[in-house]
Amino acid sequence: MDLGADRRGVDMGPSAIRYAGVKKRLEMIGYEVEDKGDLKVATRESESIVYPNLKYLKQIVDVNRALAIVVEQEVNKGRFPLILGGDHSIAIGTIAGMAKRKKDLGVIWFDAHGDLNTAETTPSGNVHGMSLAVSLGIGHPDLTGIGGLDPKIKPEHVVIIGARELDRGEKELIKRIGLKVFTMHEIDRLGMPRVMEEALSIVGKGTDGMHLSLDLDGLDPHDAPGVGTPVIGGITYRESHLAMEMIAEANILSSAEFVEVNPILDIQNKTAKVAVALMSSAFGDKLL
Ligand code: EXY
Ligand code: MN
Ligand code: MN
Ligand code: MN
Repeated sequence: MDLGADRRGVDMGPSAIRYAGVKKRLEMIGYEVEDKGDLKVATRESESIVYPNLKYLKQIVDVNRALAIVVEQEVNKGRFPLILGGDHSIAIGTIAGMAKRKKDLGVIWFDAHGDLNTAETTPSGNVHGMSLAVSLGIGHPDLTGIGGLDPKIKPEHVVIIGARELDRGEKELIKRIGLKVFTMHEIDRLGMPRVMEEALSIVGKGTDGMHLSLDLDGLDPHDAPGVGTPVIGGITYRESHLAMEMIAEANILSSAEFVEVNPILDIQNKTAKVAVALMSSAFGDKLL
């Protein structure tokens, strides 16, 4: 899916992550992995923009409706949905699917951005900058209504980690709903161990599972260059591994997605390889 980013290349993210050996890596740590293949999605060139502040709305609604159904089916089979992006608008479908079974889903949103814009506040019209707001029930009804009318997640169960580029409208929303955000300032001051302890205590309290929505642009572009909206001064490779290892230790993870890998912008598939390495840590792989 590249429509949410309005940028070619991120639709090839899943292929790049497969090429980086995700299946073999997870099988090596003992998981049985079934690749369900790619959802059918139109690419940018074949589509036109109807609403400039909600680009490719119809196509994004269609693919997220389909994704929500697949995620719900897999959870109903007792399987763990691991979604490969594609731009971050796909979180709308993943979380809508999970919310069918998880009424108090915790969410760690690992991202340089807030993804908390609406059609009224967006600076770009790109839906990948709105997906967390939509999951909280805030945004265009065609998007917030995917998988049912209620908000899919609640602010008290959500933390953002790594934010360093928030728009004015997003900052106002964060204050209004009291969302917990560990910006890079908190990570610098407190250190990742303390940030993760606090984050995990929030997303693990009063919840029935935890979703990890990991946007590779949460990492510093030096460690993850192949992303569509890089922001310097990000989370290091080692800090991200520690975050994943602490998530694995907490043993509350019920679904995950790794998004915004754009192989066209990458250097020798480095960002896809980083995504695979982080997945293995999140799924319990240990250094020793
Ligand atoms: N906040 C900016 C916007 O809404 O356009 C940039 C969003 C980037 C979104 C990427 C997926 O994290
Ligand atoms: Mn994002
Ligand atoms: Mn609750
Ligand atoms: Mn981002």
